[in-house]
This record gives sequence, structure tokens and C-alpha cells, in this order.
Amino acid sequence: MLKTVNLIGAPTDVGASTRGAGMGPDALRVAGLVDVLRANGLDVVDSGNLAGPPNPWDTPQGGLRHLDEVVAWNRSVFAAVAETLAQQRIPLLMGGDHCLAIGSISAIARHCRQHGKLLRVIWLDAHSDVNTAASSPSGNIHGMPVASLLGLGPPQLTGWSGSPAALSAADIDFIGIRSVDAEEKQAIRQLGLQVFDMRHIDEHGMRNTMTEALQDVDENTHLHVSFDLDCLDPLDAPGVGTGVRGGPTYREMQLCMEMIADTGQLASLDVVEINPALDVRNRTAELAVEFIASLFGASTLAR
Ligand code: Z70
Ligand code: MN
Ligand code: MN
Ligand code: MN
Repeated sequence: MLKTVNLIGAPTDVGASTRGAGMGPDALRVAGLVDVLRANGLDVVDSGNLAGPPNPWDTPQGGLRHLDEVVAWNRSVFAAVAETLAQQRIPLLMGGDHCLAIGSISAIARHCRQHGKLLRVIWLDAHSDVNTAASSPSGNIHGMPVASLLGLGPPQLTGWSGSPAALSAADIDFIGIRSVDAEEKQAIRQLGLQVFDMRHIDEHGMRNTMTEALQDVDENTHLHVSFDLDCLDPLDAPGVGTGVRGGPTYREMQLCMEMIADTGQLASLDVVEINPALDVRNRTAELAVEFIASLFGASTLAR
């Protein structure tokens, strides 16, 4: 069956610490995302960009910055992703900042529950994004999507999947982490989250890391990838708001994507935190498109 990918643009930076990620969807289009997916044998529908409130650039209220705007954008994302899944298409959410993964993954979790699928999330990021309003040093909600999806977020952002938590700790694996706030470290330990940080990748290599992360993926798994471009080394991907040096190399990230593709279970994707205002000649969006191609099997010779 020909797979159809539905591109959903969410041009906002309401959850971020820096302005500019709202231009991410067009940067991906300009970098040739549609043609690259088609060249890899996929049908592609570009549904255009969602609409939502502007970024008010306010200070946090009760530890949360722009909560109303984050809720509004995530509602739109939730609806668009849910509709795409109902049409048996693969949603590719083009952010926007990482707060949008709350709406995206909540819709996916609901779909999986309704269809008896086991959801597994691979979180590619420099950050663990497991802050809450109480722990966050910034109030930026792009640092909180994992906590929200685990049911620990503000009530306005939890429960959307039809269950108090869209995910349980065992459903998510983190790859490439190297910037974790003090209270996030405690949360990771208490929740028992599987974090393959850069030290793990240094010591065991990407191959062993991904073998471990993907070990329980089978034909009943809905595999979701939430790809924050700041997972990459900022020398390769300068167009991100909060680059942290020491990320996976280009080769390591290619292998990561190829091993995900090899499972054959990739069913949805977020591509977030591309900031064209900070980029160099659209390099980060072009790199993202290369990695997305690999995620959909571009570098597999046997196809
Ligand atoms: C920090 C916070 C973050 C992305 C920065 C940073 C979080 N832990 N996430 N950039 N993508 O403010 O919570
Ligand atoms: Mn992130
Ligand atoms: Mn990040
Ligand atoms: Mn796991």
C-alpha cells in the first residue's frame, strides 16, 4: 500500500525562549521536503499551516509562559493530527517549537488506544523536556512536553488522549540528551525514564544504543519520532534557539534514523525547533530534510 504523508505546519514559537521557530514550516518546504519524500516513494499531501494566536512575549504566570496560546496551538495540532490518523495517513508535524508535541502525541496516543496499537516514542533532543511549572527555570513550555504527556503538566494540557497520561515512562526513550536541569535529573530518576544521553552514546555507540531503544518494537507498535533539531551538534545545525555543543555526529544521527526506518513501524513524526532566524543559508532545514528522508528509508539499499 502506498503510504501518504500529511504535512502539517504549526508556525509558532509561543513555547520557546527565542523567537523564530515559527518560520520552521516554510524553511522545511524551501529545503525541498515534499520532493524528497516523493522521491522516496511516498505520497505527500501538504495541508498548509495551521492558524493560531500570535506570540505575546509575556513573562511567566504561575511558572508558565503563554499558557493560553500554547493551549490554542496544541488544540489545532491535536485536531489536525487526529484527522490525519483517521485518514490512515502519516502525520508529519512541522514546528514550531517543541511544546507542540503535547497536541501531536496526545492525538497519537488516543488513536493507538482506539486501535489497540502500542505507542512507542523516540525523543531526539539535547534536552529532556521533562520540566513542570514548579521545576522550570524559564517557564517556557517547550521544556515541559514530556512531563505534560506523562500526566504531570498543567491540567489545561493533560488528559487530551482520553486518559490522565498520554504516555507512561516505559513508552518513551530519549536519545542525544546532554542538557538536563537539576530538578529534571530527579524526575528522570523517580519516573524511571530511559535516557540514552551523550555519555551513553559515547560509551556504547549509536548502534548499540538504538538496538536497545528499539528492542521491544514489533508489528503492533506505532512508532513516533519527536525530532528536536537541537539534538544535533550546533556546528552542523546552527539554526536552533538553544544549541548545546557535543551532539551526535552526522554519521551517528544517520545511523539512528536508518535503524528507526529498518523497523518499518514509523507511523508519525514531529520536526521541531528549526529557527531560520538563527540559521546559516537554511542549512538546518536542509539537514532536517536529509534525516527525514533517512527515517523514511532513503538510505536502505534493499528497497
Ligand atoms: C530548559 C527549560 C529547552 C528546547 C530549550 C531548556 C528547554 N530545560 N528545550 N530548548 N528545545 O527552560 O526548561
Ligand atoms: Mn525539545
Ligand atoms: Mn531541545
Ligand atoms: Mn524503553
